[in-house]
Amino acid sequence: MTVTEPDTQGVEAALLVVDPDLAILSADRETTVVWHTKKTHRVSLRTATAGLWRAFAVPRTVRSVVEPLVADSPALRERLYASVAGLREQGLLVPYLPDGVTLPTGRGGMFNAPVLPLADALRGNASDLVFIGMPYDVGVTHHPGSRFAPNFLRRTSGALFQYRDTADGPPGAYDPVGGRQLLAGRRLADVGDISQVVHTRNGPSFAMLTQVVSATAAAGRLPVVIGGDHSITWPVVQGLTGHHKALGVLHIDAHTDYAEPRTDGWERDLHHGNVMNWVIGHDSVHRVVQYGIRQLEQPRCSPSDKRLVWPGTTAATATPQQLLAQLPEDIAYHVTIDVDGLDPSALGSTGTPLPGGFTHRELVALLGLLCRSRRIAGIDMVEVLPSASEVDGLVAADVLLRTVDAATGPRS
Ligand SMILES: [Mn+2]
Repeated sequence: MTVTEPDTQGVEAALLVVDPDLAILSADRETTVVWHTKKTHRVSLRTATAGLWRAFAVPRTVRSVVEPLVADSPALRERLYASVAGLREQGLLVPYLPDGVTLPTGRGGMFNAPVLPLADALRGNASDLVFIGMPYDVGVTHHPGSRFAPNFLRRTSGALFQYRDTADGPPGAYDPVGGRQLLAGRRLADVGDISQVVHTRNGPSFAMLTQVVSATAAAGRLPVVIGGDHSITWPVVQGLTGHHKALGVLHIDAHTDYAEPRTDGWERDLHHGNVMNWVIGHDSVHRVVQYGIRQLEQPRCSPSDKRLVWPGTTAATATPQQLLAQLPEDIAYHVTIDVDGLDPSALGSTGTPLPGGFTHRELVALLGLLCRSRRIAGIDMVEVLPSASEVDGLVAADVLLRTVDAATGPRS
């Protein structure tokens, strides 16, 4: 028997994207109905095929989508390439032209970084770190509004630091307090927001975020996600664990976010008050260290041997040796910053503020130490609730700037 190799040479490298005129009309376990808004016709897909289709929500090469899924099975590889070809024939996937103008480009990203399509941001030496907006706040138990934080922080952060890339590389900015250049040589890109017309609770935008974080990590860039409420840390961690088989999580927060889930399915149950329970339950997460915890607990959180807690501001008075002794050096860490870890006098624009938190200086020092001393796989900042005052935006952006600088600078 002769086996004909499928002609995948050109196909594998093709850069495809979901036709921007398509919308998901309905989806259940078996069937996803897609609606072409311009041509007003409907296509029914098996939901598994729709998952493959949605992997192209951002421009991706066929190879980068298919190869991680095939697990050395030539039959599965052939079937997936055939599925992608079918999606192209049906017009559900269209070629993406890097020089086209289908996506917003230009400046105006975080710290005035260029806004690029993901495929461009991950190409060549376009970036060392990639900002990803996640304007999602369907997982809150109290005040919504953090969906507006990505654009709020893009706007306010430009007042703090204006990213530039010169012929000699990005100069960063001189910090007269620390006496050195921040972010010197580091290339910044912003890929805009993970978007759906309407974000549904724990819906398809989580899979998109996981894919974008995963693609960014696979390309060796640091993903920096701007939430959004704290439930978005779950898809971020899922995106990182594909590339880091052992992950630690460094968690800044006033709250443990450790409420007991009511069911065993995150799709139904995940919210910003139980997100760390889901994260700790992930097999690849070996350690979660929580800093700033001060919410009264009723009842007391059940212990986990993966979990360590520095209550209130105790981490600010601990020695570096005490803090680092808990963090094995052979694993990578995700840093998740809930801005309510800060005291409300430093930052009040958040959904569930609590007195007794870190000052700005304490938090910057803590994150600086942790991020300089360990390998950082990803960063997210969550629960910023934009207010009329831009001061809190500047405080949050400043914490992020210094954290990102420490995470991408020389290790000590
Ligand atoms: Mn939180």
